[in-house]
Amino acid sequence: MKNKEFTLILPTLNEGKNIKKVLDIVNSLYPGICIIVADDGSIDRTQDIVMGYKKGDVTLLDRSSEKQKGLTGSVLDATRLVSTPYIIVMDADLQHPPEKIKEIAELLRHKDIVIGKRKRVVSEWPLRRKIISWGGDALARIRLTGKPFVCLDTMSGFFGIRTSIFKNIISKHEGKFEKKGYKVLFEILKYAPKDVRLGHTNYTFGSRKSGESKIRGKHLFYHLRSALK
Ligand SMILES: Nc1nc2c(ncn2[C@@H]2O[C@H](COP(=O)(O)OP(=O)(O)OP(=O)(O)O)[C@@H](O)[C@H]2O)c(=O)[nH]1
Ligand SMILES: [Mg+2]
Repeated sequence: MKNKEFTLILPTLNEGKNIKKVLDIVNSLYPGICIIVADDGSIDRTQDIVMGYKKGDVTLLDRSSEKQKGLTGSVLDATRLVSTPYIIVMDADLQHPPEKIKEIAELLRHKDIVIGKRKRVVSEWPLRRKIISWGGDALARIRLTGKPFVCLDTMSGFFGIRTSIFKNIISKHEGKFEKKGYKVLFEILKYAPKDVRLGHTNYTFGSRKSGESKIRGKHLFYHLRSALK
């Protein structure tokens, strides 16, 4: 597939220590790819770095004045700006290997959603983080019971999707989305059409390169609320 057919959405909140490196790697691996950095009002240099970035096709979506902040809402808003046939969503802290974008892109030729399945969590997570992840996965599996597809990593933040499918889901179900939440893939799967074709690719979930995790206990609450919708 051609790089021009893809938009990479990078949700960011205070990723000033990582964002330049991510943009450099992605632009050198996939020249011509569109990138949207969906920033929720970072108070570090994230926005300055993106605005001053001269290589490639990079757009800053500044959500500083947005009342309802959140990772899921940021990805949704970025999706509205997309004009390419395919979207890839990736974290901006280098925990998701940009080398895998190519594989996701290839699989999207015959699939509608391609999920990066975490093969191994190499970072040393604190107990709180493990509870959020295990609890979140259990809730998501229960909520998705009965769906005619099987997702092997409901909590993944690394995935690709056909833009038309994503926009269609947004137009029909946006009101039910948990926009403050962390798990946009789970929102998509809840409302995906029955005949959606899922693909998977394994990747090693690395440790955060720099900066701090933004995930908090409140995100488990948002996730619980989302699972009940
Ligand atoms: N726009 C936006 N981006 C966010 C928000 N919270 C986190 N992010 C970004 O979403 C991505 C995932 O957040 P992380 O804090 O790395 O979450 P995580 O990978 O589950 O946690 P760690 O393993 O500890 O890094 C990163 O690129 C963050 O900068 C938010 O509220 N809004
Ligand atoms: Mg992270």
